[in-house]
Amino acid sequence: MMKFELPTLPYTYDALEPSIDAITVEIHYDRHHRGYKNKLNNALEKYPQISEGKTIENILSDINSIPEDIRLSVKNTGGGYYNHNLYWSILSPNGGGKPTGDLLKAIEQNFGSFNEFKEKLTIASNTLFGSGWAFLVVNKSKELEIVQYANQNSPLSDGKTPILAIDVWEHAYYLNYQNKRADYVNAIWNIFNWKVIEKLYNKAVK
Ligand code: MN3
Repeated sequence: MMKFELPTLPYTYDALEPSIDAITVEIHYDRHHRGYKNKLNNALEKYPQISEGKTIENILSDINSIPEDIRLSVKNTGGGYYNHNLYWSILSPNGGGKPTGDLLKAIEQNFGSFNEFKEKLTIASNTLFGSGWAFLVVNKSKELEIVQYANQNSPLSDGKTPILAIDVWEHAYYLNYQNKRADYVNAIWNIFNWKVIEKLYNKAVK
């Protein structure tokens, strides 16, 4: 059976400071993310053929084809694995600022301006009740949308391709920010890797 692997973190644990502290990154990546990966592989063990030649994107996009007895587990752990793959990949110690090119144009077209987009995504992150994620996605009409998902549910299962993810589970910020989720969400704008997000956008609208 093919096993899913933990992607290498593209920077050191302390690289995202002061936006996200080193201990939070280490625990979040090495325990939470690795835990989802391990539990996903365990869940798939019963049906080794399911993951053969498939990416996690393939699996989440067609979640209803997963046998019912492991579907919820694959949805939770596979979603957790995939969402964190995306999250770490779109952050960078040299991030921040604004996107350029087609993504910036699409943002301005959909949301009015980059600042209005920033405000809407910030509100979506701050108002999500409980644990979950705010995403910028490309929907089936190839348009940008801001969406909120509870737990580890994935927009891929609704035919939407996420290109930016903000983890608002408490484990993503609590050690440094305690209950102040809004401060963490404000700080994350300083570490978005717009080059990577632009690439994901260009691929999704193709
Ligand atoms: Mn998390």
